[in-house]
Amino acid sequence: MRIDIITIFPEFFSVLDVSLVGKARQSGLIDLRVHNLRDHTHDRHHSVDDTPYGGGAGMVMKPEPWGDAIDAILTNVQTAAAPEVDLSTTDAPPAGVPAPDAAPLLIFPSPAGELFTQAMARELAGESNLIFGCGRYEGIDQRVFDHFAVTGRVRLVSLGDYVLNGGEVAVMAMIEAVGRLIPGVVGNPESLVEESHEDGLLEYPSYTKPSAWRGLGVPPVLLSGNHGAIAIWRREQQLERTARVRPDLLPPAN
Ligand code: 6GU
Repeated sequence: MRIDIITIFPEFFSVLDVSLVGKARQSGLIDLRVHNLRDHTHDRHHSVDDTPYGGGAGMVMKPEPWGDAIDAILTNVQTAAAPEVDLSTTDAPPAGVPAPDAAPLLIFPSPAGELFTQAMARELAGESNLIFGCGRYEGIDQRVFDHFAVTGRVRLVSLGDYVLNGGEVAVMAMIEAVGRLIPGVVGNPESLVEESHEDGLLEYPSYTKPSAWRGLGVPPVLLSGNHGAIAIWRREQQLERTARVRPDLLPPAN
């Protein structure tokens, strides 16, 4: 998967050199490129923001640097991927699977966007090109979204109902959530299925050795070797925990 990030703080993303995403980049599973929005300014002060039309507090990111930065990436992606068109295989791709030469998906982190979920992470993991645009200040001129939505695909995505100073941290969270779902990034794919949110419930509590620690034991069923009983207990724990902490995740009881 190719991932491009546009930001005024490229140094934020040095953390993506480490851990699983770092390994996936080294092995070539993820081709991640960070671009400085200020490289696409043309004034002496490299300004990326201006006062809002209609007044109000704060600054709005100007459309021109965004337009130029995104154009440059789109051109580069097209050249890099130079699709060899094979007219003998004109079948439509299966539903939900983007064609291998589908246009890049533009994602703008925004508290005004649709909620980022595990389901969306799975969807994004099936894309071949993601472009993340990190806004700062009060946001980006609306015309940037409107312009690229005409010829391409644009999504505004929020991590949750709180406000961050900019999209950078949100993009790192999304890349980590998406990256680990790309085949080959996580060593043992089985570890992906028994996690919170994969089946719509929170995960069950986990224990390891020692069996007694600071006066606390381990639920006896986990030491029983009875795999059927363990599976039932874990399911009960998932349901109990979800009902207690996140009742909104449970289907409505009729
Ligand atoms: Cl994606 N961006 C910003 N700036 N704030 C947020 C967010 C995103 N998600 C929650 N708060």
